[in-house]
Amino acid sequence: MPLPPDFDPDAPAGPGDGAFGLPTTPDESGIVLIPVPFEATTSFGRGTAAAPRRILEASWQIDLNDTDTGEPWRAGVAMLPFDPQVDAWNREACALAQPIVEAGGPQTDAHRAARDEVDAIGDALNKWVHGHTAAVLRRGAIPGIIGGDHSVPFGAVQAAAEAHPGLGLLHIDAHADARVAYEGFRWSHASILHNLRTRLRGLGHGVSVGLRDLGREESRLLRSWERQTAYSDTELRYEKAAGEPWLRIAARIVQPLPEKVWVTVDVDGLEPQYCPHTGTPVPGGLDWGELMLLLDVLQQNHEIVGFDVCEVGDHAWDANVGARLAYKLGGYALMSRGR
Ligand SMILES: [Mn+2]
Repeated sequence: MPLPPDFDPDAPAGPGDGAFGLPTTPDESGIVLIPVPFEATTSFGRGTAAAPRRILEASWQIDLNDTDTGEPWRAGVAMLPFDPQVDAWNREACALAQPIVEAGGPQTDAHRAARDEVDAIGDALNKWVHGHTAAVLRRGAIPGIIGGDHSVPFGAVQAAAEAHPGLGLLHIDAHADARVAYEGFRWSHASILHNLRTRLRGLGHGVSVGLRDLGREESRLLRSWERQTAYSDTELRYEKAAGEPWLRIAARIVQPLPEKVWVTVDVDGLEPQYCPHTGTPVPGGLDWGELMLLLDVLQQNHEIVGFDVCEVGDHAWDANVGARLAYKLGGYALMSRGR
């Protein structure tokens, strides 16, 4: 038991405390949040690189006893220290990528050289994320990546798929993220699903939920991947309007997933009221309660081996939602193991 016997979950927390005000170290915690403040390829609204620090601050305000998942704090929840190397990679890659993003893609030899450097930094970042995630998994703990843009969980899903071949993927997003090297960048935030689907042998069935902003080629790719199911926002809306209960829809969504599942959440999959400062907000989307029920239905018959929360905006409200989401995802993951 990592917590001191006199630990009071109702006591106030503040600066200097660990994530959620808990005193446990990453080495002794059942849930380990890995902060990845990186957003080299964000193309519209910027600021998600600030989210991990914002979420850490917001976590101090959150009650540890959770109405949905019980008492995740008892397992210990901690965030890894911020690594200055990741901040340096982010600064360097953002400076290199910015002119290319503004030009809508690499137009000159200088752009192409800078693009190659951004790709190389992405390779290094993926290795960093992979290494930390693999270490958490080896300890038998649950890793939670805190982005950063939606490119950052690649190395984490890779590590989880190595540990659990055939790993399933529950993907919450407004976008399919099925683009091939969006604006020329191999590790673009708009390419995470494409990269996971085409570069990871160990990945099993995936289900995308909440899609409502996708290109024609992305739609074609989604249909072409045998081990990928996608639910558009439109079809979910019609099913609900026709009187289909969300619990039954949720059961159908998770049904094709294998036993072990990684949950990747781009917060723009939710209605924009929850994280209005996310990089590419889209009207429509999942309600908070619908997502919680979906995760609860998932944990009843599947094991959540890890998760990520990406694209949270640089704002106290968005961070409040992001911190709660990370805590509940950790809680559902713990519940999924206690079955
Ligand atoms: Mn995304």
